[in-house]
Amino acid sequence: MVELPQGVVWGAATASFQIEGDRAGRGDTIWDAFCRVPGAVADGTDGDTTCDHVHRYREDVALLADLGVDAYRFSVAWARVQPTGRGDFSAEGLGFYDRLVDELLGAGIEPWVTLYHWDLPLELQHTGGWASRRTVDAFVEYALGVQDALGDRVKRWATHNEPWCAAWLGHGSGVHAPGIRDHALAARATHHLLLSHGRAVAAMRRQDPDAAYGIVLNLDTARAGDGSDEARAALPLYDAVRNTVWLDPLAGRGYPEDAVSLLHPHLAGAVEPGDLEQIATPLDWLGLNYYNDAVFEAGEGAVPTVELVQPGLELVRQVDPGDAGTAMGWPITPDGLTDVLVRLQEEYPVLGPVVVTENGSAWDDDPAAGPDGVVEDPRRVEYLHAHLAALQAARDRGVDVRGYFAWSLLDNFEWALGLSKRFGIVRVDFDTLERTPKRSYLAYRDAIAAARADA
Ligand code: IFM
Repeated sequence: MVELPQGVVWGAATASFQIEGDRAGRGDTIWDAFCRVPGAVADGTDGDTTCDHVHRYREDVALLADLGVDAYRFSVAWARVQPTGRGDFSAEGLGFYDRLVDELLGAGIEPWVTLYHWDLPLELQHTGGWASRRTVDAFVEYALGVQDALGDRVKRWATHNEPWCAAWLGHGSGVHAPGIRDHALAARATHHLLLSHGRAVAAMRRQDPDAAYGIVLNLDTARAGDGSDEARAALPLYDAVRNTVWLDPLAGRGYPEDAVSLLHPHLAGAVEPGDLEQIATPLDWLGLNYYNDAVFEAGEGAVPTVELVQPGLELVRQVDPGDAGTAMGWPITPDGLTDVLVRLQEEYPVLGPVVVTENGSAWDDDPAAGPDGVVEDPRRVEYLHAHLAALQAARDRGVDVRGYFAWSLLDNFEWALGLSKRFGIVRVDFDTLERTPKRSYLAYRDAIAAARADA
C-alpha cells in the first residue's frame, strides 16, 4: 500500500474522448458508433475533433501550469493505444501519452491517469462489451500495457471512472453508449466493471508496488423532495444501485442485500467463485466525483426519466430545479459534498483517503471576453466557491480528503449532450479551437494560492 501525501492535491481533470479529437489516430469506440446513431447525441456532434487536444496538448499543459495545479487527471483512450482492445499496442498511440506525461512533469505537474473513461474499443462491444466476462481479461491486458509504457513516470492510477454510468446509463436507460436498455445486462456490466478493477489493481501492483491505485465513483445522497411515501420508498433502492453496489464489494462486504434482491438474478448470477475477493483488492485511495444530490418526488414519466435507469424507481421522478439549477438541469447542493465525504469516512474508512476527482458545473456562458480577455462565468465561480467551502467543512469534521480536481479544464464533448454543455474553466471556441480563460479559472487559481499560503 502506498500513502498519498498529506494535505490537498489541487488539480483539474479531463477525459480522452471528451477532448482529444484526432480520430484518425485511434481505433473505433462505442462512443463513435453511438454518435453515428441519428438523435443519440442532442446536437449531432461527435468526438472527431472536440478540443483537438492531441495536437494542442502543450498549450493545455501551459494553461494548467498558469493555473498553478499540482496534478492533472486525464484518461487514456484504450482504442488509441490498442486499437481493437486486444493484442498489439500502437507505438504512435502510446507515444502521445508519453509526450503528454513528459510535458506535465516538465511543468512540475503530476499525471493522474484514469484507464477507462467510457470509450470502449468497438471490437470489444462486438464480443459482448462490459456485459461479457471476456472484457475483464482484455482490460487487465490493456492496463498492464499502459503501465509498461508510462509506469516509470506515472504513480497515480485509477482503473474506472464512474462505472455506474458505464453500467446503468450505457445498459439501463441507454442514453450513453452502447445504448442498451436491459437491466440484466446492466447488472452483469456492474459486476464485470468491478471485477476488472480488482484484477487490474492486483496485477498492476505486482508490476509496480510503489504506485497508488484507486477507482473513481460518482456517489451522492438521495432525498425525498416532497416527503411523499413513493419518494421515501425509492431512496434505499436508489442508494443500492448508485452507491452501495460499488462501495460494499470494494470494501470486502460483498454485494448489499438491497441490490441483490432488486437485480435478482442477474447480479448474483454473474459472480463466480473468487470474484468477490478479487474485487476487494485493497485500494490506496478512493476517487469521488460529486456534482449534486438526487432529489426525488412522486410522479411518473416526466423528463428526465429515472425509471429506465434502474429498477425500483418506477413511481418517482427527479425534481426539476428550474432556474435554480445548472445548465444541465441539476440542483446545486454543496452540503451534499460534505455529507458524502463524511459518510465515506464513517462507513467505508477501509477504502482509504478520498480524493475529489471531479466537481464542476455547466452554464450557458456569454462567449464575449471582457476588456481583460476573460470570459465572465459568475455562477460557475459561485458553484466552485460553495463546493470548496463544503470540502473544507468535511476536513474540519476530520475527513481525510487528499485532493480536489476541478471538472473540467476545458469546455468539451459532454456525451449525449455533445458540445452544447460547457463545464470548462477555460472556454473553447469549437470553430477556431481558441482557448480563453474564464473568471472561474482565475478564481480557482486564487483559491489554490490562498490554500497553499494557509497550509
Ligand atoms: O463530463 C462528465 C464526465 O465525463 C464524467 N463525470 C461527469 C461529467 C459531467 O457530466
